[in-house]
Amino acid sequence: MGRAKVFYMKKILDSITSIKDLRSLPVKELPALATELRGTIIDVVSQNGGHLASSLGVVDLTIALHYSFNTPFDRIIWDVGHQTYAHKILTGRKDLFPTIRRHHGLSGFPKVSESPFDTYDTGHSSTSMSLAVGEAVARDLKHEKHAVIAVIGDGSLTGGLCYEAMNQIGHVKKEMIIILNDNEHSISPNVGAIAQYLTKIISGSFYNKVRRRYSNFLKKVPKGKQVWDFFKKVELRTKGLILPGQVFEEFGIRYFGPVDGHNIEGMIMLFDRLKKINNGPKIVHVITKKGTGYLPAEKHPSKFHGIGPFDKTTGITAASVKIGWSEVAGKTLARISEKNRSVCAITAAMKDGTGLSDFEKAAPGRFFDVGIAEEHAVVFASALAKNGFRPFVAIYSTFLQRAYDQLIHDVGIMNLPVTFLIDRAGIVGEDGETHHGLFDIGFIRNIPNFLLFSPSTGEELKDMIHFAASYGKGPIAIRYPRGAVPETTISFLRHSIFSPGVAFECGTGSVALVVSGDMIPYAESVAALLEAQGLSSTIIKLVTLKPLDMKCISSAVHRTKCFITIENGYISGGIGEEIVSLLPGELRGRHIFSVGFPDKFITHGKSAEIFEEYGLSPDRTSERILAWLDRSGGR
Ligand SMILES: Cc1ncc(C[n+]2csc(CCOP(=O)(O)OP(=O)(O)O)c2C)c(N)n1
Repeated sequence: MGRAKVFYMKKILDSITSIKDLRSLPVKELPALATELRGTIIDVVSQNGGHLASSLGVVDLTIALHYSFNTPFDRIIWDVGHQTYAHKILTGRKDLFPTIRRHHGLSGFPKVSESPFDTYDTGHSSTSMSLAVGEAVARDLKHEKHAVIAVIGDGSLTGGLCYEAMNQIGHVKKEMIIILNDNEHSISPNVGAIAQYLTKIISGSFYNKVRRRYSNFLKKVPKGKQVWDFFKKVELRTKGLILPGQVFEEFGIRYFGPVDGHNIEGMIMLFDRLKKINNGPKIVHVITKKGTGYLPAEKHPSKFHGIGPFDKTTGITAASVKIGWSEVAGKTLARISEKNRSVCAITAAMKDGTGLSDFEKAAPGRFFDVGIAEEHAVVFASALAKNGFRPFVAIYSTFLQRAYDQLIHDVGIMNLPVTFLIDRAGIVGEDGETHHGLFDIGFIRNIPNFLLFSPSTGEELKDMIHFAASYGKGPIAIRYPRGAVPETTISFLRHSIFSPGVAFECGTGSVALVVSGDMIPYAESVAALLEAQGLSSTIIKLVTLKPLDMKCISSAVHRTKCFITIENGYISGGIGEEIVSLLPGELRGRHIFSVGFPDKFITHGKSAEIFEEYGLSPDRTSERILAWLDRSGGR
């Protein structure tokens, strides 16, 4: 586990080894501490990659929260948790911080197992208010006294779960504070009516106009500055009364703000005051700037939301010459949209990540960013499909988990022609447990009416998207991994028209290696290792995971000595399991085994390190096959 070098002199940060050290600092030193924290975060993220812009934006807020509240007795619940780098450094993990996102290093998200300051394991958005109201109810039932604070971004506030939580928060009226961290961005600029409403509060209000005029006037009169400073202090205490955030007030949550999220002293004053007022749930609307303190991130907050290693001085990332899966999907769909006017594209706040920016340019009227609202994205698509359109919903595998019921109830049952572009399927690497796309095969293969495809080359992905755009008979899911389209030397017969349900075969050996998607190169390596031991293989490439080409599979089971499925997914619920269940009784259990992930949540690190950790390497797989053949007398 390597350590990133830290270049700044960090006088104040060096003196902090526990949260008590932070609280013993004079308030006037806190802005300098914030600068040092930002320096550390920039140093480490420039080497490890990570969620930079969001973390830089909340450094001041993080200091103010830990300074004012008695954490971990008081409980902070971070929504998503991608913004917790300063929180980690201040809560006893400073020395480990350079290991963040590295294999066996600190997680990039809150982890209960890492620290008592991390109240919950998180990674998916919009859960903090539900957790906070649960915490507050539990606290009161147990007659405990701690404060409960949820910190949620304006992007995460577009997730429907928040409104389910607010419905209950306004009902049970428990003591809790919601910090709304408004930087006007989700990953891209935030969209939708909620975002507009928040912007109106900040910029369009009567209050702000009066405030501006008052400030200008005071700048011109003697002693005006002192009066203005005094006004600002009073303002922090009273603005909630003058400018209620009506939507929240209507939900029974008292609104305070907007507050400058980079004024540490102001926030501490406000939090100190709020924690003494026991009058039910409150929301503090804090305004921050994403990327604060690092110019490239301030200028390009979306690019620096989640970023790989970069040059700290220039902000430039290593240029990738390889083409990514998302890019192939987005560009193909954009091309199709120019001729096929029924094609629509839907993203849940991941326009850039899913490659849909090209589609937005090509067909802006048929592009929809619905916010972080995966359930809604799927139901919305079903209505478009019912009305004759061909919606493509591009969602990362892990986030599609949110919309499981909608896949069944709103798409599957009515057999509607919605296509799901399931991005980041399989192991995703450094984002870890909450982000691996390991469940989609298991949950989609069981939904009647769905077809499930798994391309192994960019060309295949294109073929599948073309097929889906003209299919129109029911739902299709296409799963593809994170990263670059792999280079494969193997040549499978390519059908001129993509034909679902047909597997591709290469070789006629006595060992069948059954793979799909990005596992083809893995199978090639296993085949080469077996070849070196005098064993020839057949590689069966499953481009369609549902329906499976059982003719091809059964024939391979018959004629081979060993039949192995290798998956970038869980064994349980995976394709190997499906194959066994579909084989006729006499063939089941015969020389068949599956290679994939065990029944465990899989940690973070580079994908290769994770595969290695779980024994998923071509070396280990070929050893297993040889050992199996030796045991069964098959060699
Ligand atoms: C359910 C779900 N969908 C998508 C994401 C991907 N995602 C991570 S952070 C983020 C934006 C969050 O915006 P906001 O809450 O405003 O936080 P900011 O990064 O702006 O501080 C998104 C879409 C996610 N974590 N969870």
